[in-house]
Amino acid sequence: MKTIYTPLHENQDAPYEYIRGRQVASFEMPRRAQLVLDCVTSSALGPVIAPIAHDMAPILRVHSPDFVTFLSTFWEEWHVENGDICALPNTWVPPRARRLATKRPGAELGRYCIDMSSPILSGTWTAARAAVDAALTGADMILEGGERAIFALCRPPGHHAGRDYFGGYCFLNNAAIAAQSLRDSGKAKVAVLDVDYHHGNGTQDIFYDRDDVLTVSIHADPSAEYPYYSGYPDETGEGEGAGFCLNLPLPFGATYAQYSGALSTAVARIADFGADALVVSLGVDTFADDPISHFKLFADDYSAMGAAIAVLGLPTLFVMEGGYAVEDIGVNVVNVLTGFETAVV
Ligand code: FKS
Ligand code: ZN
Repeated sequence: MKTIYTPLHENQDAPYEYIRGRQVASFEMPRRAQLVLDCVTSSALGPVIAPIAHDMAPILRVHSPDFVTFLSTFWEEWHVENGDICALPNTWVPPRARRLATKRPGAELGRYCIDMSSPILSGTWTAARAAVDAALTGADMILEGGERAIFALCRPPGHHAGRDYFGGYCFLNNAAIAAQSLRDSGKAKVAVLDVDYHHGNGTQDIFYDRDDVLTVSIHADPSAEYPYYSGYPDETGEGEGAGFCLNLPLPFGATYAQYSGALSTAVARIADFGADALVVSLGVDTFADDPISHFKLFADDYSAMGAAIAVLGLPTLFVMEGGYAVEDIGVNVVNVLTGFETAVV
């Protein structure tokens, strides 16, 4: 399996985030992707390839023009007033007051940003674009037909970013942009399977009213965990998308014994949907030693996860999302990918 990687992700290097009112060192850091790359390189997975630069068109198929303009230009205006201090919101749009009538940076941040984990820095746009390029290059290789599976080693992650908002360390939704690109290039039905510990709220939201992209997410119960406001089982899609969204929340402490039951349900739904291609939002923050999560998966469980996904027999694009037990995430990611590759389908 080929891996798509570029060091441009290092341009997103957040100095801190806020958790429970305290400023703490950011859990999402460049070293995460560097260590995953090291494990890929020292494994027998396959070659590492640089992404090909894509234009803005595939991004604008998923994100709104005003949001993309904001993300791509915001640092310049912020920097004039605030220098090199990273940009975080301190004001949010109140319910029912949906108006953004001023370009004051504080107002724009509060409109587009959903939390205090995702500072915009001088290099944020460069890094976010590079992550999209990695995902799109992977999608292109799937479309060319020669590859059964590709690993897009994206960073920053993407699955919390919606059509017109960012947060949860995510700026552009790499997996959603890749899924849309697969649709636009001829795959009639695309499934997104999100195995990150956190609900993929952005991906769900982007495809919520559509029946051509099925979203399935296995994650920590949102009544107890970020992102709190979505990811419940009664969210099943709307309009033409009714029945094309599946949420499988699990309680804190879930082991692979519980996880594998949800994964079987997810895989069965994707098979029933009749997907022509699969995008996997691959977070390994389900790991027992993850510092911000509460599931209990171990290294071997990730091999089983990869094998369970391989049963679908679909062209598959793995897109890197979360995982914060920095020394372990490389092994866990490579276990998913080799578990997938070595599975007998
Ligand atoms: C609540 C703190 C929440 C933000 C957690 C973001 C998780 C990000 C992720 C991604 F894949 F996007 F990176 N802090 N106690 O792992 O889902
Ligand atoms: Zn996560």
